[in-house]
Amino acid sequence: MKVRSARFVISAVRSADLPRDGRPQIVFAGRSNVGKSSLINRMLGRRDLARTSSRPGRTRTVNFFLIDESWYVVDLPGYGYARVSKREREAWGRNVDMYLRSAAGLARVVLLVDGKVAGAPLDSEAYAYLRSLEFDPVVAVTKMDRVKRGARARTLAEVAELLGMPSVAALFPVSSRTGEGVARLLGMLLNREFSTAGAPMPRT
Ligand SMILES: Nc1nc2c(ncn2[C@@H]2O[C@H](COP(=O)(O)OP(=O)(O)OP(=O)(O)O)[C@@H](O)[C@H]2O)c(=O)[nH]1
Ligand SMILES: [Mg+2]
Repeated sequence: MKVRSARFVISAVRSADLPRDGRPQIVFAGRSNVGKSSLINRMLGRRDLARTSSRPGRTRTVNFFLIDESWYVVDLPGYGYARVSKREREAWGRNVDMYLRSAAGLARVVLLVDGKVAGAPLDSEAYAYLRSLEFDPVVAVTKMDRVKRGARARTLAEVAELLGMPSVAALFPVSSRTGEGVARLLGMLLNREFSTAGAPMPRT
């Protein structure tokens, strides 16, 4: 599957900003610095469509990108960045919650978990929160290029256990640096997304 066009549409901060055209949305959620923006760029084959940064906490708003004029990629601000004020953390929660509640039935959520550290307690909270909103998140384990070959199986087992998932088979190990797993993840997302949302398959 090759993406022909991808363009930034809007940074949403209030519900009036959200697209209301019914197009399916694929949402990337996860801790600050986990690699959301990098994975989006790699999936879409665009070097810097979504802003990436080594400074955590860079993405603050809910950012929409329209792909092939037929579906959206949504880049959520990361959670768990300690060095932001309480007020900012609350604003984060409001933005994300505002968006997710509007997106029920339209969005497929990908939860990213950092493979380099095999996840963190906040990831299991995020997973439970998403499930409480009736999403069934796809879990991608990022930065696999930083995990030694001999530690891969253990890392994936730890992530599955942390989230309370029955099996590692449901995890998608990926690396935005090497491209590992990225095409497989995108293929699965598009198949599931477009078949469940009943929207037409993009002709690519
Ligand atoms: N080694 C390696 N580093 C990565 C990978 N993906 C992202 N990074 C690095 O991790 C850092 C954060 O990446 P971003 O894509 O900006 O992370 P984010 O989740 O969008 O961060 P926020 O917007 O702050 O929530 C950057 O320094 C990236 O270069 C990967 O697959 N492998
Ligand atoms: Mg980002």
